[in-house]
Amino acid sequence: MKRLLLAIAVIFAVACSKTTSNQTNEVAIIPQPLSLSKHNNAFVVLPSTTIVCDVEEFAPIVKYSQEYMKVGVATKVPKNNYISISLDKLLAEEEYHLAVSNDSVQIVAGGYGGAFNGVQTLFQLLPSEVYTKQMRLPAVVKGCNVKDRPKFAYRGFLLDVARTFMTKENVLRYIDYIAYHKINKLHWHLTDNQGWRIEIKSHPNLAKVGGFRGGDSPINAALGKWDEKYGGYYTQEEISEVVEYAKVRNIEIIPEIDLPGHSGALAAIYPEVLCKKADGTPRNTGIVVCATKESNYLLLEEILAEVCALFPSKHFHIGGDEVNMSQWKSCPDCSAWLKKNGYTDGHKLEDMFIGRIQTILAKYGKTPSVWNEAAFGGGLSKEAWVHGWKSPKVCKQVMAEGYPTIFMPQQFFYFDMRQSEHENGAIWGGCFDIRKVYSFDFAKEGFTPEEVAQVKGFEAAAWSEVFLSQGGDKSIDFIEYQTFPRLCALAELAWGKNGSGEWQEFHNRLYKSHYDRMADMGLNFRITPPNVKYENGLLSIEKIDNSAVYYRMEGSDKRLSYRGAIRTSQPGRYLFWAEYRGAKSPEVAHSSQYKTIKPKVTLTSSIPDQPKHGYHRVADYYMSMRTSRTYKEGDWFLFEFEEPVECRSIEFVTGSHAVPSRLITKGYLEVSHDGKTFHHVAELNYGRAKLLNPKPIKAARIVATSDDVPGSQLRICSPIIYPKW
Ligand code: TNX
Repeated sequence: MKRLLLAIAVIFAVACSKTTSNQTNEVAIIPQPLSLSKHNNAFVVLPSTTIVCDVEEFAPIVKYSQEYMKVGVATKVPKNNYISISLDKLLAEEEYHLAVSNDSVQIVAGGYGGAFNGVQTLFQLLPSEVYTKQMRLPAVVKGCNVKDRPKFAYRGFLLDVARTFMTKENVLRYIDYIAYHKINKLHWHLTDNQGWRIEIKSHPNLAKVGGFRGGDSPINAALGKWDEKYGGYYTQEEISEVVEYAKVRNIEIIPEIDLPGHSGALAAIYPEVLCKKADGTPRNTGIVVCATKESNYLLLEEILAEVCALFPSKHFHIGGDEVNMSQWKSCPDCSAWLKKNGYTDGHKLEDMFIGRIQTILAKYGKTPSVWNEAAFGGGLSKEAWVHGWKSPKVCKQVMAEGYPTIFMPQQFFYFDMRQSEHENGAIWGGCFDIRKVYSFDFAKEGFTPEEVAQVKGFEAAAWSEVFLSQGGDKSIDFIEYQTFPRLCALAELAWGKNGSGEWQEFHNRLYKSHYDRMADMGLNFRITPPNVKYENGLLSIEKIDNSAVYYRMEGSDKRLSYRGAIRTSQPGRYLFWAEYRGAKSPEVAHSSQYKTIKPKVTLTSSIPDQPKHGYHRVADYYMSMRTSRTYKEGDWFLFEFEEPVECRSIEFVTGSHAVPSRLITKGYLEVSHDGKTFHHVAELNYGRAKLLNPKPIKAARIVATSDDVPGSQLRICSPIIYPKW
C-alpha cells in the first residue's frame, strides 16, 4: 500500500514539475560533478519527510536546508522518507557522496563544505522551484548517485562595493546566488578611490564621510549625479552579520582594503597620507599613499587592526594594483629613499610598502593577498595569495615566483566587460559572453599539467565603475545581468570542468535546466541571443535554445512574436531578442542596422584640445577627443558639416564611451539646418543627446549649463550617424 501511495505521489510530483516549459527529467547539474550515475529510482520529498543529521557542526546546514525544503528534522534515522547528512572523515573537506533511493537521500561529506556542496546538488535534483523557498510538495529528487569534489580550492567572486555601493541586503542576496553555484570565496572590495565602505571605529569619518559621493562630500560623484549625495557603508555589526551569513553558506570572505594606490577615498578624508609635491608643499589630491611617511604606517595599523578583527579569514587583500609611480617619484621623501638605497625603479617603494603592511598583518595573524603587480618584488611572503588579473601570461609569471595563484585574467573573467559589441559595459579588457568564459583552457594558454596542479583557483570580478551609470537604481539588476550566466561557466571551470568540456553539452545543461533555476532564484540573467540570418530577401532567426523570440521595428516599442522568416529588403529595421521567464537577451539585428556614415565634419570649441587627441580627429570619426581642461557653464562644442546631413538618427556623445565619465553632466544640444540659426532640440542625458529622423543638419552645438568638478578633462566623441533606410 505504502509503495502504491509513493508511486502515485511520484507521478503527481513529476506532473507538477512539468509546469514550467523547460523542466526535464534530465539530471543536469552546474557545476558538473566529478562522477554521476543516473538510475531509475527517485526520492519524493513529502511534508512528512525529515532531515537527519547527528553532526553538530552541520546544524546550520540542516537549518538552511529546511528554509528551502520545508521539511522537519528527526533525531534518529527513520526507516524511510528521510534525507540524511553525515560525516566521513576519509573524504576531503569539500567532498561529498550523494545517493538517491526510493527511501532516502543520503549525503555523506568530508566536512562542512562537503555537506553544503551536497545540499546544493540535492537542490539541483529537485524542481527549480526549490529556490523560491516555496516548493510544492510532493517534489521528486531525480535518481542518481554522485561522488563529487572540487578540483580547485579557491572558487571566488569579487564584489566591488566601493564604486557602486550595494546595501547589506543585496550583498546577502549575492552570497546566496554564488553559494548556489558552489563558489566558496567572496573577495569583498571595500575601498577604492570612489568610496570607503567599512566602518572604522577609531576613524569614523572614513565611512561616515568617505562612504558618500557628491553634494558636500569630498569625493566626486559619478556620472550625472553631480549634485546629489549618495552612497553608504556597512557598520561593523553589519559586516559581522554578512561574514556569518556567508560562513553558513561555505563562503569565506576575504576583505580588501586597496593600498597604496586606489586610495582616493582614504586621501579624501586624510590628505596627509599623500606624498608631498616636488617643492615640498603638501598635496591635496591624489590616490597613492606616501610610502615613506612613518605616520602612515601608524594610521594604517589602526585601521587594519579593526578590519582584521572583523574577518575570520587568515587572508587579507591589501591591493597593490595600478600604483601611479609618478606621485612617489615627484615626492622629495620617496625619491630620497630610492636614491639612498641606490634604486631608480619606483616599484622598490611598493615592495617596501607591501613588506611593511605584511609585517603589520602578521601581528594580527593574517597573510596578505595582493594583485599581480605586487608579486615581483621578492619581499612578499610565499604564503601570500596572488590574484592574477592582467593576463594568463602574467598568471604564469606569478606562479613561476612560487605563489598560490588565483586566475582572474580580465580577458575571461572581468564581468564588467560587455558581452557583445552593442551592449552596455566596459570594453578595455575585452568583449565576451559565457561561451568565452567557458572556453578558458589551461593547455591553450600554455600551462603544463604540473603547473595546473599548482593553481589555487579562479575568480570572477564584478567591478562596478560602469554599473551606476547603467540605469541608476537598476544598477543592481545590471550587475546580475553582467554576472549571470557568466558565473555559471566560471563555477564549472573552478569545479574542474568535468564532463565532456564541450560548449554544446554545457549549454544544454544551462538552458534546459539552469535557466529555470536562475529564474526561480530571482536573478536578472542574460539569455544568449539567437543568430540573425539574411538570405535571398528572407530574414530569419536561428534559435540556439528554447526561449521565445520576439522582435520590434526600429523606432517602435511594439513587441511582436517571431513566427517565421520575414521577407524584406531592409533587414536592419528589425530588432530581435529572446526571452525566458522574464530574462532577456540583448537585441540583435542584421549587420546593416549598425552601419554608420561618416560625412565631412569639423569640430571647434571654447575649450582648447589636447594635441595628442585633438579635435581635428573628429573628421576621422575617431572615437573620443580630449579637452585640456574641464568645463564651465557656457562652454560649447560646435560640429559643422560640409553638407547638410540626412540621416535616420544622429547622436552626440560627451564622455568616454565604455564608462560614462568625463562627460558634460548638464547641458543641451542645439542644431542648425542652415548653419546660421540654431534651435534648442534636446537636453543632455548622461552626456548624450540623440535625434531621430531630424531634418538635414548643417551644424550642431553642445552647450554646458553647469560647471564641472575641478581638475578633470573632458572627452568629446565624433557624432554617431545612421543613414536613412
Ligand atoms: C582594473 S583589476 C582594476 C580595477 C578596475 C578594473 C576595471 C585591478 C586590480 N584594478 O580597479 O575596477 O580594472 O575593469
